[in-house]
Amino acid sequence: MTLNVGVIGTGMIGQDHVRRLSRVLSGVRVAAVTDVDPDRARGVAEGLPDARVHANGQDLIDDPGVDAVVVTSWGPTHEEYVLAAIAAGKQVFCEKPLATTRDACDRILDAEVAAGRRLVSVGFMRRYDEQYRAMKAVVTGGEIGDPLLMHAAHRNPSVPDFFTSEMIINDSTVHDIDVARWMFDDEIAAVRVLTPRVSSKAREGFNDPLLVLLEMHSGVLVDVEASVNAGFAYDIRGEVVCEDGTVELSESAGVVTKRAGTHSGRVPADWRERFVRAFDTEFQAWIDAVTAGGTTGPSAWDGYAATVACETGLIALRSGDREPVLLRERPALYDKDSS
Ligand code: NAD
Ligand code: ISE
Repeated sequence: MTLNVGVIGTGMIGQDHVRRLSRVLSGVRVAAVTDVDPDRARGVAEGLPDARVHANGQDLIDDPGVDAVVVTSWGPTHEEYVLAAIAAGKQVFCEKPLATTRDACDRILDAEVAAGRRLVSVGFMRRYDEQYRAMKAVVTGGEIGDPLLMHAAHRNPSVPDFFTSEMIINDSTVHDIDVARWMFDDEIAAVRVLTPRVSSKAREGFNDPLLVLLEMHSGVLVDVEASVNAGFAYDIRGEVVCEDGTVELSESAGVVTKRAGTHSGRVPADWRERFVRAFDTEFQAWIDAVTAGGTTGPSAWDGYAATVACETGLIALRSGDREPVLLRERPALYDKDSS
């Protein structure tokens, strides 16, 4: 059976996902696309066999030839399309963030709970990265004792001019927030944000880098160095410190070159290169689960918890204080973690 997917938003990641859905993965085809920029949607559809171009996201969701929906439009538009997919009873894969505010995430949780089954999966692809998975296996296996700390770095080479200090938290650190919750199977109790010396490459008034401190309920502390003008490459780092040892992500280059007294390896150019296999694995798992009549992956609860932690991070950025993360009670629908 082939799953017919409709993609809302054919920008950078939308096009990358269309490529993997149409050329890399199995059991799926892109049946329809839409974008507020109709020329962009048409251009993407031209490269696909028999894909329909819809005028808007609602028309695509209503298309009887679309079995499931992928949302890759701008963050503030996610709520509308995720709610519409739930109302139509269609499975929806939503790129991060699930939605940009706590209230919007609340509305999505309420709608999914009312539907009585999981229909939403959120694109936190790091959970599918081989290195992060191996790290979690060591941490949960207990072979190096209980975890105490995690050090993480999320370094982007550069960002467009519209990027702000707030987006370092909402757009970038949101991944590290999800990793912390998943790695330690725990919620975040509080957030603090420190502002180191500002990079001379950052625009006027832009705090870059940031040091984000996440305090888990267990007491584990996670420090995230988040920077978006690192220049040299896209560099993702992580190390968990446990009572009897440490475990860290290795360099992602497949080979090391030794030459003239040095050794070197490639650092990825961007998230597409660093996480290419994670995205593939994430989507194949979702396609297989949806075809079998269910879903898998990070849930709407995971999306909600990450957005609330980000909102709290923005408060902490302004206050300079430790700010508690206050979550609603988790609905029973999310008791069983299916990721
Ligand atoms: P982008 O600006 O390149 O593309 C977004 C597209 O959505 C644009 O083509 C835009 O015209 C379209 N769009 C905007 N509003 C729309 C609407 N109401 N209906 C239909 N189309 C609409 O942005 P991007 O970098 O591709 O990011 C898109 C989403 O993917 C964001 O939520 C972003 O956070 C997420 N993202 C995730 C990762 C990841 O690593 N998981 C990486 C990049 C982006
Ligand atoms: C981008 O939107 C992503 O999600 C990438 O994974 C992240 O590394 C980058 O900082 C974001 O801008």
